[in-house]
Amino acid sequence: MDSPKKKELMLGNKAVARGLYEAGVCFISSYPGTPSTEITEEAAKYDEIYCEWAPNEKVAMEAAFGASLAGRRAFCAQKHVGLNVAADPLYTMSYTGVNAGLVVAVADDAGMHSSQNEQDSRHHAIAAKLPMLEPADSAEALAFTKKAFEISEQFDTPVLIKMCTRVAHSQSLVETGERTVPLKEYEKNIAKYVMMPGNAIKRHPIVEQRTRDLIALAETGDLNRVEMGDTSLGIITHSTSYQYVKEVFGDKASVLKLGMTNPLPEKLIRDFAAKVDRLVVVEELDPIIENHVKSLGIACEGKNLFPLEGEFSQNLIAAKLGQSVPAGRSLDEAIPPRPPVMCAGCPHRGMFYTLKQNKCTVLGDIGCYTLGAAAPLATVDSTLCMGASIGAVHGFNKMLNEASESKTVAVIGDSTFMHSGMTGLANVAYNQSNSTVIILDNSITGMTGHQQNPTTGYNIKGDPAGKIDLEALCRAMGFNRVRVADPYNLKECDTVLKEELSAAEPSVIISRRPCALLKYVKHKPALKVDTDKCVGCQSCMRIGCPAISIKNGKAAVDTTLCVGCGVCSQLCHFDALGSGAKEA
Ligand SMILES: Cc1ncc(C[n+]2csc(CCOP(=O)(O)OP(=O)(O)O)c2C)c(N)n1
Repeated sequence: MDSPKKKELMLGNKAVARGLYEAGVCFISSYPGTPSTEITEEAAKYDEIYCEWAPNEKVAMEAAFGASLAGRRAFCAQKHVGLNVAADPLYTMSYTGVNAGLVVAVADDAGMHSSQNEQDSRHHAIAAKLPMLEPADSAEALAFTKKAFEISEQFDTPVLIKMCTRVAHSQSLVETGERTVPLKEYEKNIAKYVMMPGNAIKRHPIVEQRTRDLIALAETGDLNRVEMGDTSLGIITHSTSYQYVKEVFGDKASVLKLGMTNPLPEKLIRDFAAKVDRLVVVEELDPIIENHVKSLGIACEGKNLFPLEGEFSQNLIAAKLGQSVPAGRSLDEAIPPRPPVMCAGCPHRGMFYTLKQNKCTVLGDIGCYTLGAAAPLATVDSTLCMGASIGAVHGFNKMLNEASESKTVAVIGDSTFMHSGMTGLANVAYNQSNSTVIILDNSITGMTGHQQNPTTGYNIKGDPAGKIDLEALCRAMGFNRVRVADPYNLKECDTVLKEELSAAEPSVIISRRPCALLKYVKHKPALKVDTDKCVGCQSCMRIGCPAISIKNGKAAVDTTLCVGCGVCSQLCHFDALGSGAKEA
């Protein structure tokens, strides 16, 4: 694509993509999730690499496995919770090993900038007995990605690369290189790839020996390195914490930087510990390195000083290790809080308003529509993980609503429905709870920045692709009642919802209107307030649109935000909001 040797400032995620290109990767299948999404988006810009969005992380992982089996270097990426979804194939891929190199990136979100929990993916590496590399900047993101493919083929194993928000989304200098494409032949090998008990039993000792071999690599390879400075303090650290430690201490402390965090070395740690007076482990989230050090019988500090929650910073490390903290305001003070809200013109808003008016209990899911939980709509009662809304509504309605008219519904986005909603819907159809499932079809994966999905009709490059027909799919699953409603039309939403809630069988409502931020969506002119008609009753404020406020006792529309969807005007009893209304 571009000339090979070049120095460039690169986002960590873009550097991983560059590493994939240079490593000769031929196949990438991923599911979006912050902060991992840009890896695949950037890789898709290389014509030499086949890239796709899979419906979910498990499918992506399995597709990458298939490509590796076929003899082509393969990759998939996901956020930390995505690795839970893909854990099933991953844990057994540890046993089969690979044919061509297979690398899996996982991006953790300490601080929960955009996640429902804060889990530490190193646990997966330990449990699946897989090597994990953790770059600390963009240069390492590129280098470790290439190295991961070498390790994968040398040790016959999938290799995990763990990113975190700060490494994924920070820029630093990288030097690019050339692309070489090592290809392998597919060879049938039932004993290696068919994991039924008789074969799997024989693979397990191979996995254990591989871990011992990888520990030898951890002791001597260049992934882990010692930077000796003042020996009164020795710090073992990794990933972004390494950058903070270096910024605070420079060479006023000695550092053991771990680039491979599973498996961990033993001798390297013993030797380092013996050279320093005080040993401290600095790691975000769980005390994994610390517990390993302690299991070697070496005294160290760690979580007695540092929190188990949230992201670290230079200031935190300085404060906890007795260094002076630079004066100035902290980030929280410097940046005014801006709670997330649905955008002006968001098509989800009309359906949530309808659900609120109908006093529904709403079991929610993950996407932009999770913001239906925010005031003033406050119309989401639970959110767990992708797909959980439909699973949960079934259980809820079986227990509480079976005898009466069910007012408990599930809401789920189009991408999330494809990801893991379909199996929940199969359960509703099969075990027949009288549930209404509302698919909020905004024709895109909105939350993570507009990725295509199997319902949109386009692929990752924006070219036409297969398109799943949601209505036909639901009918094929056995639903007789499948309705479509326009969420910009409150009356229509109300009628359809009331009819489906009172029906004596399970039903699906597809609330369909493309995301207002999609480039192809044509907006109407911003609404205007007729201040003679407006009585300041604030009915229009009940939908929580950021484009409406009250000024001098009357409604005011921010014309830079309003897309003219007209939902607010349907709430106005005085005909004061409209495109033709007199401007204030
Ligand atoms: C297992 C898992 N994978 C990925 C994510 C990241 N993520 C959150 S919501 C979402 C999809 C949202 O799209 P959609 O369901 O279409 O709703 P929209 O945001 O468009 O309203 C994704 C990919 C996640 N939270 N969990």
